[in-house]
Amino acid sequence: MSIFTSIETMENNNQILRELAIKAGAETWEDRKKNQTPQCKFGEDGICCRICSMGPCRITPKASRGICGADAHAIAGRNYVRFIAGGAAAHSDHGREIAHVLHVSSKDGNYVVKDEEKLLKLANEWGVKTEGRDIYEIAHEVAEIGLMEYGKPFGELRFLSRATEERQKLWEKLEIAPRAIDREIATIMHMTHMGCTSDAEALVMQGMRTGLSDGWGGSMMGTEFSDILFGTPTPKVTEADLGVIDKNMVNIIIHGHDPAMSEMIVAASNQADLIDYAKSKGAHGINIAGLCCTANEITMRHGVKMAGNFLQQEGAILTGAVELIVVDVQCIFPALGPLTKCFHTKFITTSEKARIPDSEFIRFDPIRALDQAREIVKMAIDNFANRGSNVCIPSNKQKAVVGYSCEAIIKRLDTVTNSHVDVTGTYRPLVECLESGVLRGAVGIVGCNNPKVRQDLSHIGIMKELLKNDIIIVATGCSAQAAAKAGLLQKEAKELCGEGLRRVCELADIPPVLHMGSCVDISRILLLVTGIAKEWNVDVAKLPIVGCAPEWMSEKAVSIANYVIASGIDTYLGIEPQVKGSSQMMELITEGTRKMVGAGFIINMDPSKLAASIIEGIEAKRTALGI
Ligand code: SF4
Ligand code: MSK
Repeated sequence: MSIFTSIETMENNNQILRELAIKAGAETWEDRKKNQTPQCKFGEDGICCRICSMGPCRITPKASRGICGADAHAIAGRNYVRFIAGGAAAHSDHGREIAHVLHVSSKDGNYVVKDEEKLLKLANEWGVKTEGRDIYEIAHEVAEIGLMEYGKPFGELRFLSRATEERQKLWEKLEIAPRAIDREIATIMHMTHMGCTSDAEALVMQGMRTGLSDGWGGSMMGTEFSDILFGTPTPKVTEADLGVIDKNMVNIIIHGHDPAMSEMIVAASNQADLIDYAKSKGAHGINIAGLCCTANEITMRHGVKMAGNFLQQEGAILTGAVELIVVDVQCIFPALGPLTKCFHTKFITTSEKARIPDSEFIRFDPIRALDQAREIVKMAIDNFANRGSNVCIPSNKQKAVVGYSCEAIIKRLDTVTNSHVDVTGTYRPLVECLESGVLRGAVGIVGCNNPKVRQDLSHIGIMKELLKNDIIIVATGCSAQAAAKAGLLQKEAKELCGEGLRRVCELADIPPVLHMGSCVDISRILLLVTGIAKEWNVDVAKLPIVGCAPEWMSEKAVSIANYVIASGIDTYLGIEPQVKGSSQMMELITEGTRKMVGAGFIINMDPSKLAASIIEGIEAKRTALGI
């Protein structure tokens, strides 16, 4: 029997869950997708405008302009950058929330500083005095400076200085070096207000600037501050897919993105009195499993199991074995409200930014978070007795190694270097593998699921093709979970690789797909690529390294894609951005940005064609480098 999970097995499991849904009288995203088909063509092409109440206006063969005179390019451009504003706001606000938690951290509090070294490094980078000071005094000052990055009236973002000199100069020259994060988001909202910008190119430029404020601002702070508070990830073995839900345990699902509350849920679930309480109710113990990026955050620091990615959130509830689902922010289906009502599952929301009907709201309070978490875990335990007889858990689960932060990658590389010069603590071994052609290239595969394509098929199909061609993969978000479920995050996946990549995996003792965390952790990928560019002394845009979002769906993904291309990394998309109704916008996002920042989008809904074009793109970069 294969150690990998086939797409057929995944689809069989989905089918089992669909049947359970029908039995339970519940609807799922498949039903709602059918009801939404065909989807609005004007919306898909990005040429419906409802920015003012003279509208809505749509561009048709007989109406080439809206009432105010905005053409297809202006309308599609404005809609597109509003996506970026939404995405950058969500990611960056996540970073802000973590900064607030860092700001109340204390020696005896719920939140302590776990990675002092990282804090001190950041403090030095930001010019915060460290000598002779209490670690929490430093933490609070760093948090405050971070919070100022959102609204400071003058200057540009501090983390830009981490980028290569070439990128920094280019951003300055193009006037897209981001200023305060909130300012860039507000600028998009102002530019796209009725009667402001209707020039598509100017909109795309501001889109990149705002994206950069996310990647090199809010997201990077989210990652840094989370590492300081919860620990910088190190490799851990875990399991993934719905089979991690355990019928003998009290099952609690954590879902969303912000790790602050779920860190406490995990802590509470490990407390002896609560475990004993669960046993007193007839369970074998407490089982925490994650969905979406909360899963990624918690698994890479605690090895907590991953129940699944975005389109599996309803599946988890349909097993009938989930006592409680607790969510924070982003990517949470409102459908969970009515769905949990079909089962005994309790549904807890914790953020004022994600209030959902049919849920119970417990407002996250960083000062009382552990008590709140204990209360939530106890609710789950008390609910165990209410579980129905309709329990059906698909058996598939896969072993996965997770937790490859940049620090962990460098540490692995240190073990394999046989260079004659001392290269410890650098990306030199990786550069040598890329330069010599042992590895042909590297791809960051990220992003969501989208019902427009078969769930996980694009992620997994593209990954397998790249591995065969000696291309190493780093993955985050729901893409990383798709890889985990398929078995691609286990070291045995080297069997699927070409000769060169297989050798690298054996020497470094790593899987060929490295789990780098959640969506905000794409900032880790930015730093990884920057580190390689600096070590190699080659501009990022020339490296045989690209990004890919095969099944993206969210506004955050568009913000990410924009900071990735503005950072010089070509990005391959498996879902079309909604700008097709404007030839100018299509040209701008594929070729226009390439002329400005050296990278753009390559779009193809067919995963095998997308994989082929990634390989072609990487080989073209190698040829241009003369390697
Ligand atoms: Fe129509 Fe112009 Fe108003 Fe948009 S801004 S709804 S195109 S009138
Ligand atoms: S959770 S943004 S569906 S990757 Fe980050 Fe997954 Fe996309 Fe949400």
